Amino acid sequence: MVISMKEERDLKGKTFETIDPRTGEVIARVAEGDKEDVDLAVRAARQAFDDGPWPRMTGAARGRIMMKYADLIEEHIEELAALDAIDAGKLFGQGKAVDIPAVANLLRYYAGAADKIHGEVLKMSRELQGYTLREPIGVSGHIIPWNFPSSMFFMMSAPALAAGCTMIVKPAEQTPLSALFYADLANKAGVPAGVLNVITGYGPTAGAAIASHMDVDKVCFTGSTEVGRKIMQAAATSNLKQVSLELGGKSPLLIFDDADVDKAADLALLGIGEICVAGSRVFVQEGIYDEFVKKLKEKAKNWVVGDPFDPRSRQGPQVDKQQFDKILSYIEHGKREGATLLTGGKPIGNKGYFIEPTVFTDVKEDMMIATDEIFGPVMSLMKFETIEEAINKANNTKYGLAAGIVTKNLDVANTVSRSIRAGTIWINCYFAFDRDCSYGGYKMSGFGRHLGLEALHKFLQVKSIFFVRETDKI
Ligand code: TXE
Repeated sequence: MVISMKEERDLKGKTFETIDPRTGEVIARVAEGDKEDVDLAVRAARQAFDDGPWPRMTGAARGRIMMKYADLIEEHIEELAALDAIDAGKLFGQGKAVDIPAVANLLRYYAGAADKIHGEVLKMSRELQGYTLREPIGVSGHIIPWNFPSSMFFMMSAPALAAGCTMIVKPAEQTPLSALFYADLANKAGVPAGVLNVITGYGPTAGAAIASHMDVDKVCFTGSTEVGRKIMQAAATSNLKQVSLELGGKSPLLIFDDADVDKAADLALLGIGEICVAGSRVFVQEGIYDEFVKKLKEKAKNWVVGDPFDPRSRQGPQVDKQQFDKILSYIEHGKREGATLLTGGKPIGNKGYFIEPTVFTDVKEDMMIATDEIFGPVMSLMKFETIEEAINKANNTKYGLAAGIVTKNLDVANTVSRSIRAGTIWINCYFAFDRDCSYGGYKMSGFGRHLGLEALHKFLQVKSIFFVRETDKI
């Protein structure tokens, strides 16, 4: 069952506004699902899992439906990229050329894996023999953030579909529109009733109801560390459902003396924004520090912030007023703490939630701008002398989502990448992803992995089957 906007309104009639961050104006009113709606959706998902065809059909048959789903998404790339542009401020060109095609290909990747889910035959003794099965975990709940509405929807749902799970998906209240479109396309692709249920609504009501539901077998969450903690608590005090969390970050980018300064400045700018893996702490070795600062300032001045539909824009608006205010208050805090504003620091225009790319120098490691996840276009620039110092500074954070290293020295790249406690390390690149390569957090950035076969295994559990041979003649 897919809960459509209309059906939800028929149930209760409550709605909430979704806002265009380019203007602050209302785009549409969307059904506000709450605990009762979650109960209904979970009931539908439970029935689809316990009695429906999805977990029982062959992996190949599930894969075929997922392939069709991917084709339908590709037929609607422009509409989907436009929905994420007006609802989340995502760059339309990027959505059309990269994000939405990647979502279709992610579905295809997991569609291809759906018929390759195997257990093992175990060699025990002549009398006792056994094998394992990998079975779908059951009903999974997916609580999605607003920063990548489409990518996150499928990073969490595509492996669950391939595994044979049924699911409840709650998009962020800031960005519900593309999720509703995806629900409709799932129906059209032939995903059976009850398998993919989308509930639009708020975190403390609909989201919390999913996390504490007694009939949800797993909850997958991407969002703030603070809410991640609540999800674990809710899982612990309800049915001990499995949990996977992808939380905040304060990722370091380390730029060594031998780096190409021009390229390094491009990478540094690429890595900031409403991105969980944002390289918001940039450490530059002292030999090239001054040159790097000059180059970065120049590039930041040419970095176009503007309407996501304008092909010249490199950065759109922040998602909503709350995030906009949060970022500006961090910038004020940075100034009060004594960091120097190299560039940016102000909102742009008097409409919508646009902020200049902002770079601070003279940052001390214990300043709030260097410790907290700001989740906006704000970078803290710091200096280091030795490799050891770079590693220590990089690891001086409660988070561990990602890190970047810019150097031509293979030895430095190897040593540093093995010494940093983070789930993803980029060498001479940043913000690079591949559907075959998993990513996720160390430390307080969470646990469990998105992408790759790791993510598929998150939605499977192993059953061991033993049998005793009745006769021992042969
Ligand atoms: O996140 P929330 P917010 C970080 C980033 C950002 C900060 C706050 O630093 O500035 O979090 O953003 C649902 N039970 N990240 O407030 O609240 C909510 O409806 C169950 C990093 O938007 O964590 C939404 O669907 N669910 C991050 C999702 O959780 C609840 C991406 C995320 O919202 C809930 C987003 C509750 N009690 C923010 N409360 C990343 N890792 O990429 C909220 N939700």
